Amino acid sequence: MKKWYKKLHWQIIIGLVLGLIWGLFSSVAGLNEFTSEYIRPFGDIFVTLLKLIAIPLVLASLVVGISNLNDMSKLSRMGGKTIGIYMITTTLAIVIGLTVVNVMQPGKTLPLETRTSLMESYTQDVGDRGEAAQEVLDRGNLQFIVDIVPENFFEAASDNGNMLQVVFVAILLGLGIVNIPLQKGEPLINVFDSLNEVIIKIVDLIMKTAPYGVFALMAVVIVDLAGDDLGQALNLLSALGWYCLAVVIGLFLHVLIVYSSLFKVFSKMKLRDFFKAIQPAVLLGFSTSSSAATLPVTMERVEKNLGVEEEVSSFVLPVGATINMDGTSLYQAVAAVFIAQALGMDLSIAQQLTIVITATLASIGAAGVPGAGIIMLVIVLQAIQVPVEGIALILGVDRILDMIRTAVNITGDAAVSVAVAHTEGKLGALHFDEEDEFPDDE
Ligand code: DAS
Repeated sequence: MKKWYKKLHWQIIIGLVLGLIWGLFSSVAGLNEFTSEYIRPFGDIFVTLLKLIAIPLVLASLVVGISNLNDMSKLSRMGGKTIGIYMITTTLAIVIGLTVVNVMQPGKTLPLETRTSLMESYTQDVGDRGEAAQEVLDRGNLQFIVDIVPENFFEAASDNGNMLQVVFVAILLGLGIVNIPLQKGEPLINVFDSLNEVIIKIVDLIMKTAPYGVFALMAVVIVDLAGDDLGQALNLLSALGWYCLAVVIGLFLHVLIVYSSLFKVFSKMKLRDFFKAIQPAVLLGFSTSSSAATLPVTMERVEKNLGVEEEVSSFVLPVGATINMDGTSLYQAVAAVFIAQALGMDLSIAQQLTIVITATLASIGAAGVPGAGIIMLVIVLQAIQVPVEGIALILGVDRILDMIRTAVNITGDAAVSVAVAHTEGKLGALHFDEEDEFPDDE
């Protein structure tokens, strides 16, 4: 019988827990310098490795996927279905977020005088986060569509944050291949085919370092949080605690209600089996706070364990990693209302409906990288005339929430890939690797 601790997902969980323990110990024992100097690099290396492999994987798998599509109608049908389901789940996420934050009213747990002084104080600049926020305001609302078209192929490969450029280039290449005689295109398809196999093997190798990378990432998150002006965080702690609870409850309800309903309509897959199949990807999304970096593992798990054929996963997942962020859109709805409440502002129904539209746009425009969601939150706050400086209020706890919402983003992408594959007749049987079995399953 294989020892449970030899299984990858348990090793990742152990890495997470040990990282948490080290982070807390390091903050108490004054070892933050040491942790930042000698442990943070290993987390950075791990995330960089995943980002390194994400672009060639998306390119290879998407080109192979599209060149296997014998007719263009299938691509447009699958594209329409994918975008349609993505928009529905994103809208549902925002509605759930708005319901929870209006029922719990976390911002109103702050004393009135605190809320008034916060409103007054949020006229100062919030530092470089303010500049980044201003940058977002200066862009047009449809800038994210313009950004899809790269100026050259190599630009697409260089900007990990804009996976849509890679998807765009891969679709162009795939379309080029399907529109020339087969014997002319075959050599290129074979190149991308073997590149695909090689890259998936590289992902396996990178994943063997996951427990160590995750340990470093978790330790640094705790050190950074405690390293903030803890005194400032303490006097907002209870309101922030309620705010975090509202986000987590919203995300939990979204996963439970929306994704299990999605499986009731498509595929009849059990939620427990679904999560068992994609758990390393969810854990990785939690640890790295990056859908883009986690994409290689999400694709491998969806294909190998959920039975989604590559033709579907190679399109649905890269697109989802960038434009489908249910976790982010729900979080933005909760954060926008929390900030308004904390500044003593009551939002009208019209303003809350504006949140539905702008949080959808903001989550589409958010790149699959750490912290993207809070920058794009600016669009939502500006649309409902809430001071953008209020972002400073929630900065201290954003990284923890980013981890959780990214895990939900990845879960949503995988769930939709199952639904689309089912409707395309491209959903095979579930398959669990030996290391995926829970100890009690043996
Ligand atoms: N970290 C982003 C992601 O990778 C989500 C966010 O910032 O909201 O999905």
